[in-house]
Amino acid sequence: MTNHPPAGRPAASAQGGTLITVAPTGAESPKSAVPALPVTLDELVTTAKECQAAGAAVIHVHIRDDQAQPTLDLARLTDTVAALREGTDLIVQLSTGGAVTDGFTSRLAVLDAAPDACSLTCGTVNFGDEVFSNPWPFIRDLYARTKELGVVPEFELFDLGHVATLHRLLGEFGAPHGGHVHCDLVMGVPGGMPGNAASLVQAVSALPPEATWSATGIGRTTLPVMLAALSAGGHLRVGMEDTVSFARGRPVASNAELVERAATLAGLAQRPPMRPDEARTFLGVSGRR
Ligand code: KMH
Ligand code: ZN
Repeated sequence: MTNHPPAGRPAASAQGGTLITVAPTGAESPKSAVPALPVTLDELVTTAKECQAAGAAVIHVHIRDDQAQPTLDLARLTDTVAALREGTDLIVQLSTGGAVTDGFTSRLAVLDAAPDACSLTCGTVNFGDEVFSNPWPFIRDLYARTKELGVVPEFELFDLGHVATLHRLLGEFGAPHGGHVHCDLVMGVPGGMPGNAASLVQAVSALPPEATWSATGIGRTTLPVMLAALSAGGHLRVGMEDTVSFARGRPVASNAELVERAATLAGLAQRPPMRPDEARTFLGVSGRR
């Protein structure tokens, strides 16, 4: 593995650092409405480098086509994985959620791009006026494929029912590739669990005891969820997939400023950001293939 700047970032503290994931693009925001959104491969790699320097260890990736529309094109995904590996040390986590319009076959095929990790949502959820569909047979097949291909899943939980499905998945099929269960609470989606401290505590208390977790709050729930996650010993996901406002009336200028804010808060909590190599050990992500 190459060591990209900042090679000098100190190791996270002994009591456990904070894993910071950046989700820079998503599938929902149009480039026309959010000009700072990274949509080309060059923009994505530049963003990824900036975010690594600011404290991120994982990048959650959705890609766009030449018209800046979301796509799951396999050749593009494969090129994206290669470019992010070439340009950064970040753990590359491809989205298998895609856009609400993507079918199950193409969402399963994402794993053929050979990422380090992938998202794996543990249930269907209303998603604004749309439905993000994740029926049990798809969850099961996707989980089986992660094991076959040696991809480390991150379990995305939008609602308490998804936690129940996570228990079922682990009970029927055992631990994931890498042996470690890491979840991401996605909070504040219109149709999912609310983005507040009470919901976070409830969801965390229902997780398998061996699990670690991150949390992200969509839109205006970003800050309450981040602060609640840090106080409860969790990890953080931030990025323009989840919020395009830095503060009321102030659009996000770059993903890096969201990572910087998260890293500052993590430092204040005495749990500074994990480096990518520490995050690989923590998540059970083995050497690059
Ligand atoms: N774009 C959402 C419909 C994931 O990346 O795995 C689904 C999503 C979850 O973003
Ligand atoms: Zn996503």
